[in-house]
Amino acid sequence: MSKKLGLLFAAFVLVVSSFFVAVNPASAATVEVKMGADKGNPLGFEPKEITISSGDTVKWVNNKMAPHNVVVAGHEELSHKGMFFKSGEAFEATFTEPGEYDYWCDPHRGAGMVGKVVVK
Ligand SMILES: [Cu+2]
Repeated sequence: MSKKLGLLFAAFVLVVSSFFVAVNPASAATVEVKMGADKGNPLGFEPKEITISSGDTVKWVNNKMAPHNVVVAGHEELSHKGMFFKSGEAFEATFTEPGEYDYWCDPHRGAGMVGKVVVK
């Protein structure tokens, strides 16, 4: 193979491999959950229960009735124990293991601020 052809081939391989790299992460979704619901109980998560695929990310966005936090039962690494005070503050966690994850907001747990993430 000539040097020129070799370079062309290397460029082709790069283009093809970057295509495959770009396709995979695009299939993972980010699902938003409001902390402080607009509908129903304002001291709640909206939606209260979501179903996602493993590898997807949940993004909790501070909406109203702050402060809030997110404590996922038995999963320190998926929790954000610090309080969110400002509207628009957000926290993301990526769920890689299928299962059911119950979570709550510490100051409002008694008021029913609980939620669930189902990972398929
Ligand atoms: Cu709360």
